[in-house]
Amino acid sequence: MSQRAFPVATGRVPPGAIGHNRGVVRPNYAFMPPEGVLVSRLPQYQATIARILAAPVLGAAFAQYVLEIAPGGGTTAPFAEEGIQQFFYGLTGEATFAMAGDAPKPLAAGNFAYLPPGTPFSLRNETAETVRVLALRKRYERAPGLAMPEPILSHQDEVPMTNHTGMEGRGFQFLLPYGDMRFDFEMNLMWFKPGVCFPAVETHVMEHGLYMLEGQGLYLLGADWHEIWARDFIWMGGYCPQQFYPTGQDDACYLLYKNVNRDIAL
Ligand code: UGY
Ligand code: MN
Repeated sequence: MSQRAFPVATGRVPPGAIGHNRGVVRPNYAFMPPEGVLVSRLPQYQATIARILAAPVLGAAFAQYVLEIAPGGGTTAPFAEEGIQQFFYGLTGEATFAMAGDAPKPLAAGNFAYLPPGTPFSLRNETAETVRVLALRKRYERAPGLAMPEPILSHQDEVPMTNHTGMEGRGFQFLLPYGDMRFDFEMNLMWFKPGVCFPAVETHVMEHGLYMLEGQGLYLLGADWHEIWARDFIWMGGYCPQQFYPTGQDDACYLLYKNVNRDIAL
């Protein structure tokens, strides 16, 4: 048996590290608590950790990330990808965001940006604190006769709270223009009073990327319930049975990706 000298370190693994895991990956859904999502680095960003939450290897038709941008970090140069849309949502701290050659603007908690395919952007951290930004990339699905959407940079406080369901205790903020057929996905803030669930278990063709922002609850995926709280992520593939039952005393809110407005490719 050989003995090697390892670097001195004092950290210890927490109790439960061997077998305790809230995470589940199934063929058409995944539940991911943040502690298990390891670090990736991407060539277009420096001093930036990417936690990749959804990717085609999981079954998703889009990619979703939490970017942790260290002071001085971010895009190394204006970045664009042919055919790919980008969406950003500020979680914590204040990034500096510039798109399509515009003057840089703050992207703080609650700010969001939508970039149509091929639009160059830069995302940088010019503060002394780490900045966390939720990011999403999706290949644009063109529809005959429809123009490309325009870029958007806004804040959730500029978006009205609506409720088309008529059910008490529900609130919706559609961050991208609702019903605008140029867009092939929605990013919706879904608000719930404690105890208010959907009127029925949903089973639909659209897929979801769900990032929990506030509150807590129980999430039904397929046939199993999962306890969920802030910073947890869920991917739901098409036709994954789903229901949310908010628990606790506070309002719950998650940011929900949903592919919409396009016919089925046959
Ligand atoms: O609009 C939706 O599909 C939404 N109600 N689904 C969800 O929150 N899981
Ligand atoms: Mn749904």
